[in-house]
Amino acid sequence: MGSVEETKKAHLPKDFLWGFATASYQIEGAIHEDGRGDSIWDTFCRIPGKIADGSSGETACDSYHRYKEDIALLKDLGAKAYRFSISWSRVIPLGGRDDPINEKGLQYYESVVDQLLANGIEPMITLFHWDLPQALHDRYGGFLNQEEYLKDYVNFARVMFKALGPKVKKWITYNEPWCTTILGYNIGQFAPGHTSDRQKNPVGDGSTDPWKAGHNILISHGAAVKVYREEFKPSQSGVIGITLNGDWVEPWDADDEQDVEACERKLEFSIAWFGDAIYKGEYPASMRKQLGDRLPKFTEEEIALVKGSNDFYGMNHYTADYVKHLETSPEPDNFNGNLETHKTNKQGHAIGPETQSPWLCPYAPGSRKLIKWISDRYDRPIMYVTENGTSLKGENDKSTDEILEDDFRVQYFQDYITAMAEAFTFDNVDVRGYMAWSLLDNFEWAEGYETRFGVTFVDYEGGQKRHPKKSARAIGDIFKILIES
Ligand code: PNW
Repeated sequence: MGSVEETKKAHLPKDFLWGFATASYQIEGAIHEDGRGDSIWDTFCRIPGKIADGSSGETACDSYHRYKEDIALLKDLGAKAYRFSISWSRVIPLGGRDDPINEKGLQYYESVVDQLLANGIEPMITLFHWDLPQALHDRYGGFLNQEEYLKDYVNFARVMFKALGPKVKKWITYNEPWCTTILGYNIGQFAPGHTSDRQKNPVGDGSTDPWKAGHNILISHGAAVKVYREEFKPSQSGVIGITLNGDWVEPWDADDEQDVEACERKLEFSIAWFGDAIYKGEYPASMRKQLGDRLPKFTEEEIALVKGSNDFYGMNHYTADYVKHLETSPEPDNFNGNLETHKTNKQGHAIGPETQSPWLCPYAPGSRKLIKWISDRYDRPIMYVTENGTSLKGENDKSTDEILEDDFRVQYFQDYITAMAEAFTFDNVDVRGYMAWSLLDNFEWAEGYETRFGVTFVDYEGGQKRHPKKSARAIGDIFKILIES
């Protein structure tokens, strides 16, 4: 946090956009309805042992049927915007550029957009939040096949711009490519579960595949942005960007220069991997040094697509780590810059309290520092915080009444939103919006339904009823105070 004085003076601009975020596979359910095709998450969930509670997004929050209720809730909470994602295989069940479009799938998203606008809520659409059509994975290996994948992604993006662009003015090409690539192609914890670890999967090379997949994602992002800017932006006048995730870092031993350096390297391997490509047209030198030829090189043509391809920077942020450098030379599958991350430092001090998510320990000052780090590195881009939120340790084991009193989450939002306002007020950053993760408790990927991130309790066994928690209303109150009147 800033000083007491700073915290008192922190504010946000009058037109600041705030609301809540979700993602298609995590909330929609209805996976077989109205012609939707399988995504890689549908198939991944069917493999025993991949999801903590053996669940899937089969029903999730049933938002495919309950979107009107969800939007009424957004309105009730005072949200000005709603970030949601498109299930690609709902719109193009087989995914490809020559495959049929499913009009019913498209209609669903048109209805969501219309309902939002009728309630005065601005839609912000993520084209891709991890649910790749399974058919594209089977046909040519998905992200690993640059030529085929690029054409299919651009086709999908064009279908969406054409259908919804007249009404939707904020587009996000990808959610967190770091998760798609590292968790999906190195650790194997996320679909499609590829990894070098043969105990977990017979396929995958974690030393090369994530870097190839990342390169192809970046190029397809650039190509989709080019299509938007050339074919749609002149008449639709919206903006488009990518959302990157990133945790803040502090040195494990603040007196050790090598831990301090490792912090920068960690930020480069997780954020600047994509950020430098987009804002500078190159990969960070630290990555080139460690990965050598395993990190693809941009051709001139590719640089032309990728460099300058963000109208805004979408920032997903949750937590922070202590970073300790390693003395040994990097393993081929190392993806983080040859270092260890810890939740306690050399003195045994914890960076933040525990939550239900092993990777998440709240440390709000880190969010102010990270916003500034990104803003400085990329020359003050327009920024939107596109996700921020927390789980609570043991929340799922509590009674409904207790769950609704989520004071820990209220404090989290208070601290993180204030830290963002401090960055805006004192650090010369251009942050224009904030989407809390998440509107609803939902399918938390490999953690299943045991981990809840919602500001709204979803009673999965009790007819999917929605009960706003204390944090749901607290967010509006926090913004009311911070936004200049
Ligand atoms: C983000 N990690 O994912 C996603 O965009 C959301 O879909 C998700 O529900 C939310 O954060 C909460 O987890 C992440 O292990 C998942 O470091 C895992 C990690 C980071 C982000």
